[in-house]
Amino acid sequence: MDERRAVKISKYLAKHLRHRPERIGLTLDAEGWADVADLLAAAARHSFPITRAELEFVVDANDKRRYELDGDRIRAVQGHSIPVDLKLPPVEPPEFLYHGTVRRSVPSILRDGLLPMGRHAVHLSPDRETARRVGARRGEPVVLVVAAGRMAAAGHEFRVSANGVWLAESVPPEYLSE
Ligand code: HQG
Repeated sequence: MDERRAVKISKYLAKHLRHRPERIGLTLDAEGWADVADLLAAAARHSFPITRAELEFVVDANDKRRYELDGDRIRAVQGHSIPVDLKLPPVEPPEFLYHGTVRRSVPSILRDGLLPMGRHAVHLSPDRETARRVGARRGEPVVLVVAAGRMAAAGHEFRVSANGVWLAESVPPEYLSE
């Protein structure tokens, strides 16, 4: 499959498995799973036919492994704005995690902390380079350091998605530095 088609399908999946399933009449269960046959039928009904083989290719080849196929069901592994409970267990974080953002957001982040904004959780990266790439989606990136070990010691919980994104409910400013 050519790269453009794969990206188009991945974006279509992100839209409907993370944000707006109702747009195509799709229902997700409480843990974010959709029935694959329902998804393919819904996409076809809404003028975006995808084959099962294409779906499998996109799930496997996806640069960030954003989707998880489990037999007849599929879900996004992180990034939702609709309420889902991914049922991820809390895990001990490394001493430091990183958050990529842009300069204009830094003053309010350092004042209010990192907030989930439109999503369910704050997304953190295990290394600076990944965080830099996340920030670069919006402009010249700035990487903030999160004292995750100290946060965990103070009772904050961390989870890690199937594709290695670290998730926290928020990050208070005292755990952030540039
Ligand atoms: C910022 C992509 C002002 C935060 C990426 C970010 C990631 C604040 C934006 C995933 C703030 C939220 C998530 C505060 C946070 N004041 N700005 N107090 N607290 N922000 O897109 O982390 O391709 O919801 O810095 O790779 O950028 O979708 O989060 O700039 O893993 O799989 O508010 O999305 O993955 O933006 O990205 P987002 P994010 P996918």
